Amino acid sequence: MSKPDILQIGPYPPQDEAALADRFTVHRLFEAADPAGFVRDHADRIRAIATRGELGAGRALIDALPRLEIIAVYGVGYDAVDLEEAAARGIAVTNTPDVLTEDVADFGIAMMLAALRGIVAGDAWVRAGDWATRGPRPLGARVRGRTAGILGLGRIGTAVAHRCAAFGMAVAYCDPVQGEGPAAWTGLPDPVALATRADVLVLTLTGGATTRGLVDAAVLRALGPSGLLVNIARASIVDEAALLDALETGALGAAALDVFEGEPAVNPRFQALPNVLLQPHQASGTVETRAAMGRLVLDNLTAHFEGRPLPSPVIPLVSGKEPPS
Ligand code: 8YV
Repeated sequence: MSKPDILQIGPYPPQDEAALADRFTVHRLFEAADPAGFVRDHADRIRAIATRGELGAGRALIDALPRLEIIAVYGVGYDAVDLEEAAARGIAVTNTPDVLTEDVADFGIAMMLAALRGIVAGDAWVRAGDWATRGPRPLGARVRGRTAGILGLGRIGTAVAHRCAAFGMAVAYCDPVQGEGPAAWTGLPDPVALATRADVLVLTLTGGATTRGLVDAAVLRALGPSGLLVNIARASIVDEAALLDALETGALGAAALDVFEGEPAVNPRFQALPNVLLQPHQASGTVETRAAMGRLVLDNLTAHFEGRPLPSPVIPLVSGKEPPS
């Protein structure tokens, strides 16, 4: 029997590429010199798209593929897929929730600790020989006793909140959709109220139209000159121009960012700032989690083509809760 044809939008780790190639005829869009021509040439054969959390399938691509049946996202975030168009065409969409929750939460905490305690700057200090010539580094900020504000209390937000509590932090949260946390955590009605209460604001919301620009100049002002913003979700949640202004003027103390508008390109204003920690969208990037994500993509595609129920279909939220990175 011939293997179903799938269009792969971005690269996967080698073992996942090999597993896909074993069961499907894979057309690798990211290697095409002329992507539009490549899609045109294969359009009448493609029955599935395999993509990534941050790289999507927009309306134009979906419309260009008349035989498309399923879009399998390698990531929990599905904001880059045009869900309305997929639904209108009866195209299934799957993602990879749960398997990445703990590693993404760990990474958010690692970024918070690194930013508050100056770990990356400390490493640079030792490497440059400054320790011997200039003495100790400026002191960091204590984690215990600070308040973590979790914006988005879905799976990842809840995992981050538990970790913050274990570090002796007070936990406050705001969830634009639903979601009540444990009684020990303080629920607040909106992002400004949350940022006013928080010392560290952690973004764990899904991206997309409903959360676009939610963290604006007013939220950043409320977080304030000693506040830290940690973004392990999507860049679109933050007004990036307002963030850069706030960091440059000191209206916001610091930011630890795993996601950027237009990534992998990064606005060079970030690179000039001393009060930011910059990461290349790697919160889910462990060998174990990426392998589990790859397996789930494969399981969803295989189930679809064998006519079995999908292991993890996307059930869209009214507005976002569980994120990405
Ligand atoms: C990426 C993510 O999918 O889960 C998400 O939504 O953004 C990430 O896990 C991952 O970087 C692979 O591209």
